[in-house]
Amino acid sequence: MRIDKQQIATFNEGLLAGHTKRFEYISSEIDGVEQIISKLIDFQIGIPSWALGAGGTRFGRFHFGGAPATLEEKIEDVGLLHALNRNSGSISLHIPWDVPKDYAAIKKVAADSGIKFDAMNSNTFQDQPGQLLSYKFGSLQNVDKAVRKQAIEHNIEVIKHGVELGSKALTVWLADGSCFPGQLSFRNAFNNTLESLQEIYSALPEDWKVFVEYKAFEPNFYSTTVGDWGQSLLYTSKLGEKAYTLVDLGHHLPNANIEQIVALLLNEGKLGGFHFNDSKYGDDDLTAGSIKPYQLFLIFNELVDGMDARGMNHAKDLGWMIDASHNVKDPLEDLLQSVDAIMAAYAQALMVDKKALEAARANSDVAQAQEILQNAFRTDVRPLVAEARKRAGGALQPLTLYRQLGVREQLIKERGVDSQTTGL
Ligand code: LRH
Ligand code: MN
Ligand code: MN
Repeated sequence: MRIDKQQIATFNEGLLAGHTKRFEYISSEIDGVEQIISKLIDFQIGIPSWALGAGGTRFGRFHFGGAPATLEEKIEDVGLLHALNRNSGSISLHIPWDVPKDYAAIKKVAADSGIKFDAMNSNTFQDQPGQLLSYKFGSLQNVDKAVRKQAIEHNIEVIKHGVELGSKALTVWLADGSCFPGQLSFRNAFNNTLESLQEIYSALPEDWKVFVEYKAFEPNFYSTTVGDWGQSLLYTSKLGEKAYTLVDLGHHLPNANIEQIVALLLNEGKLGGFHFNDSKYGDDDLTAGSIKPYQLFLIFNELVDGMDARGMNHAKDLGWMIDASHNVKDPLEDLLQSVDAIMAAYAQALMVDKKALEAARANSDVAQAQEILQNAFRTDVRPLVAEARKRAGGALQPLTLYRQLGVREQLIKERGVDSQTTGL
């Protein structure tokens, strides 16, 4: 299935009158519209390969049909998203779920849809068929050196696949930790993990980064060896300048101030990238912006502010990826919604009146500082985001067009109702 430019143009034509009215209105209300639009056009969000099939909870999985059965089909799905919104220009692969068999062929499928390869993800949180040693009691932290070695070699293997595809980063997320007090020595687990990460780090190509992702709990429920941003920062600081902390929004304890974490990591030059999602309780897979859109905006406000302060390029200098997948929505619709929410939060952050905010802070004018942020957050920026999409060749309303074109029905016809995907 392909979505061609003509289908998008015809669709946009029908919505143009209403859109133009709304866009003109917002253009008259805010400053620097053109600059904001060009930043929105540049901004690309990586789609996780494991979110393209219906997501699983640990209790069950409900299929939608037409799931991508091969890596080529996964890339094609991301190509469909990108054709619709022009902000989903990369895919983040997961090994061993997405082992590329023919690099040239995979690269061609990606290039045909304008898709690049974002960070590669390793997996030492599951045992794979035929695997010699088990990760039941951890991988990089394991008390058994042979298990650690196996996990290190897996990560090096993942880097090799990534090099062939043109990726520039490795994300390491570890399930390592313990379920009960006494099960492990915190210090030994930390030191083993650091030593293992150092070996992986030494296999990184010159122009690569390694992202160390933290998670408060699950699947281990007493301790996690990379459990929070402080621990991740310890590892990445000790590893060196190619190592960065990755923030997955759903990996914090409830009510954590993620925007403050982001600000400080950026300030230290140690923020590497993002896994966007949302969370109400202890989950980490809900659609970005579906529960706490104000938090997402506040995070982007810190990102824009901190990146500008360091002279960073918003689009290029951090890894922007989604890590969300749910099991009651069509996964492609879910991803369109996530991208849209991220773009809206970014647009709102770009329109914050920085000078006024600085002045309010300088005067300790608390109410005014809050007003400034809330004014941006309460502005309906959808016409701005839609205009950016239209100018980049995307649809004014991606989700509506997705449905009108019957994309899911078409994928079911092509791949079958029972097609199985690899992943979580
Ligand atoms: C588990 C997880 C983690 C990883 C992904 C592959 O929590 O969601 O966030 O990035 O699996
Ligand atoms: Mn993640
Ligand atoms: Mn997660």
